[in-house]
Amino acid sequence: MPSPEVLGWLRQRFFPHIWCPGCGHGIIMHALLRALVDLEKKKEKTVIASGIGCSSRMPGYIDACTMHTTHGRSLAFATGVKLANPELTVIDVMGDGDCTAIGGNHFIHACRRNIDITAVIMNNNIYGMTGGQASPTTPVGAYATTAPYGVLDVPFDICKLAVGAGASYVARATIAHPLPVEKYIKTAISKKGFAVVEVMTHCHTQFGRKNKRPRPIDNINFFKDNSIMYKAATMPPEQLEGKIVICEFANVELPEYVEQYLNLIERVGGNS
Ligand SMILES: Cc1ncc(C[n+]2csc(CCOP(=O)(O)OP(=O)(O)O)c2C)c(N)n1
Ligand code: SF4
Ligand SMILES: [Mg+2]
Repeated sequence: MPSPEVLGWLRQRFFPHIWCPGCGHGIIMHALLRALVDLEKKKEKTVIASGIGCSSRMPGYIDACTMHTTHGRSLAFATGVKLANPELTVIDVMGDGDCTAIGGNHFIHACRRNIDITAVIMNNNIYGMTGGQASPTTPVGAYATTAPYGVLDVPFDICKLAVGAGASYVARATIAHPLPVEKYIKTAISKKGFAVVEVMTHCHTQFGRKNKRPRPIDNINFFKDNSIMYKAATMPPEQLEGKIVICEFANVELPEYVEQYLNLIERVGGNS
């Protein structure tokens, strides 16, 4: 049962939620809310944006300043909010399809800009909401509505993509490891710069049924059996093949975009 503080961040009038019973997205919402409570954030100063997808329904249930925007474009909305009012804590929750397919360009450019936004990516390896089409993170050989004989395309590693594109904080955990999820989200929100937390989750309804993990527990067990938390740094790449590495991949100090932008206005403002 969530704590009274966490319950205070929920719009309980919108329950029951639309998620299938046992969907992993709820575990991520709980971790995010625990992080907000622990950081003593104020609802009126906390903005949570999303695009479209089962994952993107999350802000509707959270009693903060929330924006349910368009598919793949939530980072553009979040960027505008942060630039207009830098004092706000801005969090953008996205699905794997939302973030890396239609929103892929917005994502890599938000990383390179290093704007002070926290991106929480709920990676269930599939387009859940629209019926189980393959996404850019569906593993090779996995079955999807659009891949009845198995996916051919090599998936993105979201964390590698974010590190390569210049994000200042990048971490990954799974819904079977909720404490690291909460810890990484807390660090990400506290970090000045673009901070990415990828959370491996599951869509047992659209992905699991086609890939021998039809029940929520099958997926939780899969994450437990296939994740590596502490030993990854000392293991050779061939032993990490097919494993989910849980760790912080980047935590660096880089110039932050809003600060650069305000400095620019101060520098050239007198000339306009
Ligand atoms: C411009 C546009 N294109 C396509 C869609 C249809 N659509 C809605 S959600 C979605 C995919 C959602 O997948 P993901 O982001 O992984 O979220 P999940 O449902 O898996 O949590 C798509 C293709 C849309 N709403 N808008
Ligand atoms: S369809 Fe999949 S992602 Fe959507 S609520 Fe159901 S289990 Fe979750
Ligand atoms: Mg998805």
